[in-house]
Amino acid sequence: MGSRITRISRRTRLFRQKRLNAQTTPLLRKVILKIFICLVCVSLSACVPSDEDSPATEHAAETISEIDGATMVLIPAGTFQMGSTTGDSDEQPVHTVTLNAFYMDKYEVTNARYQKFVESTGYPQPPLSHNPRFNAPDAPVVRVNWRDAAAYAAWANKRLPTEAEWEYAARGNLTGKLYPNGDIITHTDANFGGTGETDQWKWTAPVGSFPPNGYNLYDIAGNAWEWCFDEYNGEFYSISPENSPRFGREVAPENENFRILRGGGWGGSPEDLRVADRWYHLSSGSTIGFRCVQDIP
Ligand SMILES: [Ca+2]
Ligand SMILES: [Ca+2]
Ligand SMILES: [Ca+2]
Repeated sequence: MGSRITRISRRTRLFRQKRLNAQTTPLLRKVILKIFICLVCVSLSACVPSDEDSPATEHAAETISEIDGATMVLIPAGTFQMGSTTGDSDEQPVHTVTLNAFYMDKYEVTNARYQKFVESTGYPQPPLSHNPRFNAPDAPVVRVNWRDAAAYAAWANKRLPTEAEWEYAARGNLTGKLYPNGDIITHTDANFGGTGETDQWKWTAPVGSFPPNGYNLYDIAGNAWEWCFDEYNGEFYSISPENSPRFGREVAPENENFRILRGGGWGGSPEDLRVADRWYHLSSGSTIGFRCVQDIP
């Protein structure tokens, strides 16, 4: 009798065990399947490139220049309409220009940075380095000629922007606008002749005193006029190639030609601040400074 009861209870246990197995096996399978799917998803997501890895954002939006320590901003490759139908005759014809990406100094080259260049190379001091109207460390260096600017750029492992690069960057990804931030410019936007609103400066202002344009460039309009690489040629727009146009000799000869200036300065009118306006000079002046660019390898 006792052994029968034992057999029955063993059968009952076996039956229960089988039923339990029958219930838990599908559950286990589900859990294992879920874990497997999760592992596949994780490994796949590690292989798929994220937005940060995509070629469009391969280059950093900003970089610090090794030699002069200046912050440079990425100007993306693109195509734009260079010139103006409403400006001076040398701004015509409006023509299509395509450029590679490059880095551009976020600010005009300051007195402090220029001093670093002078101390490192023994290059002559700029003529206004003792003039308190112009020699604040964070103000743009002015009264530098094209050769000075080109020498600084070479020292800093950079170069002067071509006129096309400067205008493209100045437009700040806007299309067909007169100024870097739209069709109107006031003393809240830039340092130019006279004072008012944000503009409290009769002469140069510390760089970055006004809002940047769409590419995060400061004082691209006003403060100091900016040297470009190109020699001045009033007819160049008629014969300009579409891709990376430039006009000028790499090294200025003794009979130096006029070189391009852009953006207007602290002494000028809003007309000078137009993104398409072109000016030129043989030597320099107290309204003339520069900023540099750097190619992307
Ligand atoms: Ca002013
Ligand atoms: Ca400027
Ligand atoms: Ca002009």
